[in-house]
Parts: sequence; C-alpha cells; structure tokens
Amino acid sequence: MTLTDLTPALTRFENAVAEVDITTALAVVEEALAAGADPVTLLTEVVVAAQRAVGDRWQRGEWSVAREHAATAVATAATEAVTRQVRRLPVTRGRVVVACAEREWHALPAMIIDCALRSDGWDTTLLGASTPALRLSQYLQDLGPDALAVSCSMLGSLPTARRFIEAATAAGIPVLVGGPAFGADDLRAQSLGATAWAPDAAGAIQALRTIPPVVAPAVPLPDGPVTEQAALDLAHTELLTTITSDWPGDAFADVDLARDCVDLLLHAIWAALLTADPRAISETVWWISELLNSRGAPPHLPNALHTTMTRALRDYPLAGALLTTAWPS
Ligand code: B12
Repeated sequence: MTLTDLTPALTRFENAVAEVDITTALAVVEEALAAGADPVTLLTEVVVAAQRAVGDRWQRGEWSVAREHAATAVATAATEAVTRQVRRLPVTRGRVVVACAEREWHALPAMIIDCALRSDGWDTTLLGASTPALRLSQYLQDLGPDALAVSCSMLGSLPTARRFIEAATAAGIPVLVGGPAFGADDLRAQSLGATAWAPDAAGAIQALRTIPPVVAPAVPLPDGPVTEQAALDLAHTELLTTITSDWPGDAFADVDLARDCVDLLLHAIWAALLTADPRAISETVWWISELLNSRGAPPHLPNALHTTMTRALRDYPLAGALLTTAWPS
C-alpha cells in the first residue's frame, strides 16, 4: 500500500512545528511511513514544505530567529526519524559523501539529500554543516567515494563549493550539486565545473543514477573574475562595515538586518563573478527589497544601497560593472 495524499500530514506537521511539539511531529512522519508513504515524498512534501513556510514567516517579520531555530529542531528530528527507517534498507550501490560547503550552516537540506540517496541504495556519509575544504579532501582520500554531493543554500558558500569541486574532480570523483544558491537551473553548477545539478531530492536520485563514474579535473575559472572575487573576499569585513555604516539602512532600526542585507549582496557579487550569472545579484536585490518592505522600511533604501555599494566598490571594476547591469530597475 502507498500513501499518496500527504496534505493532512502537512497540516498536522505544520501545527506541530508552530507549537515546537517534537513528539507530534515524529508521530506524523512515523504514521505516514507506516501507512506506506514514500520517504523522499514525505520529506519533500511535508518537512521541506513546512521549512519553507517557516522561512517565509521569518522574512515577513512574523517569526523571530529563535522561533525559526526551534522549528528547525523539529524538522531535523523528523528527518532523522525518516533516515533511521531508510537505513534499514540494504545498500545496493556505491558510496557517496554528502557535504555542505564551507560557510554553509543550512545543514538540513544536506540531511534530506543524504536520506534520499540512502533510500535509493547508496552508502552515504553525511558530513556536518560548513565542512572545511581541507577536511573534505581528507575524507575523499580516506573513503574513496564514488561521488560527492554538495549542498549550498547561501551564495557566499559557492566559492568554497568550487574548491570542493576542484578537490574531488582532481581525484576523478564526480560531483553532484544543488540547493537554492545554485539557482533554478544548471548554469551556476556548470560554470563552477560540477558534474551534475538537480533541483530537489528526487532529482538528486535520478542524477546520481546516471552520473559518469570518473571525471576529468575541473577546467580553471577565468583569471579576472577569480582574482577580483578573491580580493573582495579578503576585504570583506572592511567592506561590510563601511557599506553598512554608510548606507542609511539603520533607518529601519535594525542594524543586524541591515548588515545581513549588505553581507548577502557582497556574496551575490562573488557568486556572479565566479559563475558569470548576474541573476545572483538581481535575485538578492529582490530579496532585500521584500525584506525591507515587510519591515516597513522607506522605499528608497534599496536604491540608496545601490549608490553606497557602487561608491564603496569603485576599485573593483568587474563588480562595479555587474552592479550597473544586474541591478533590477
Ligand atoms: C532553518 C533556516 C536556517 C537555520 C539552518 C539550520 C539548519 N540546521 O539547517 C539557520 C538559523 C542556521 C539559518 C541561518 C541563516 N539563514 Co536561513 N533559513 C532557514 C530556512 C527557514 C529553512 C532552510 C531549510 O531547511 N529549507 C528546507 C530545505 C530542505 O529546502 P531547500 O534548501 O530548498 O532544499 C531542497 C533543494 O534546494 C534541493 N537541494 C538542497 N541541497 C541539495 C544538494 C544537492 C546535491 C542536490 C542535488 C539538491 C539539493 O533539494 C532539497 C530538498 O528537495 C530558510 C527558508 C527556506 N525557504 O528554505 C532560511 C533561509 C535559507 N535563510 C536565510 C538567511 C538570510 C539566513 C542568514 C543569513 C540569517 C542570519 N543572519 O542568521 C543565516 C546564514 C547562515 C549561513 N551562512 O549559512 C534566507 C536566505 C535568503 C537569501 N537570499 O539567500 C532564507 C531563504 C530565509 C528567508 N526567507 O529569507 N537559517
């Protein structure tokens, strides 16, 4: 028997998340599994859907960061419960290492991908959030996996994802990438030299089934953008402080939020430089505008940020050009 309509489970799970009721959340996933729900569908249609709703509530200012943390603890416990069941299935394929790039603290998406791949018979090893590139290289040497899966939610983790791709492909190991930072298509993944990209957990399963067993080392990225991204990375703390204090973002009385906006925008520039995908910038500007709008900030703030940013980045010509061309009107 298979359970296909997960709508009632989602409603109960969302209520449990809102109440931070781990017992009920675990009961929802365990009952759905016992009723024949497919583990990957259960994760994507219930746990992931509920997590996205949590993010939307934070973005609209309805939920605090503390509440978001508590909700994530519930989702993590539910994912672990599904993974425990899935680990009883026999291993029928090779070994995959699943990792978050360095600077990436969104660990739950990697947990979900780990669970999905394990359910398809892969012998998976899940590394934690923000895996240092050196530690990853050591794991690749020690475990000799058949593939590496890398999850990135934040644009700021794409440069280290590139380092992971270099380390793995230098040893012939194919790399599957995914997560919101890679965007809605495979352009960024291809630019960074990944072997494959997929949009979700079901896509990850399909992509690994057909991934080549051995790959060539990733082609070097173009010198100019790489050099400028490295310079921006070195100057990041200084730029972040200068831009945050010059931009009248504190007009809406939340310095932390203003700092996050500037931080994410600087990271979007890194991402656009390394992947040649200017959408990283325009998408981040939209995100900032919605965030400011939902907090009742004055409407001129995004444009003021553009002016401040352009002035601060005058010594970075490629970044400056991207700010001109990619900033949505
Ligand atoms: C929980 C959460 C956190 C937690 C994470 C805890 C944890 N253990 O995971 C904490 C508190 C650490 C956190 C921190 C931050 N967060 Co946060 N977070 C979230 C939240 C609410 C849920 C994330 C999640 O679990 N989603 C569910 C997952 C499973 O869905 P998914 O990521 O889309 O994954 C699917 C696919 O993308 C794909 N996939 C994912 N990985 C991979 C890998 C491979 C190989 C493949 C093939 C596919 C694949 O398959 C998955 C399943 O189908 C999101 C909201 C949201 N919309 O997701 C915000 C969100 C991602 N966070 C956001 C922000 C801003 C931050 C912070 C900057 C805020 C702050 N100052 O604290 C920091 C940055 C930390 C960092 N550098 O990493 C923003 C990002 C906006 C942007 N433009 O980038 C979001 C979107 C919130 C929002 N609505 O604005 N966050």
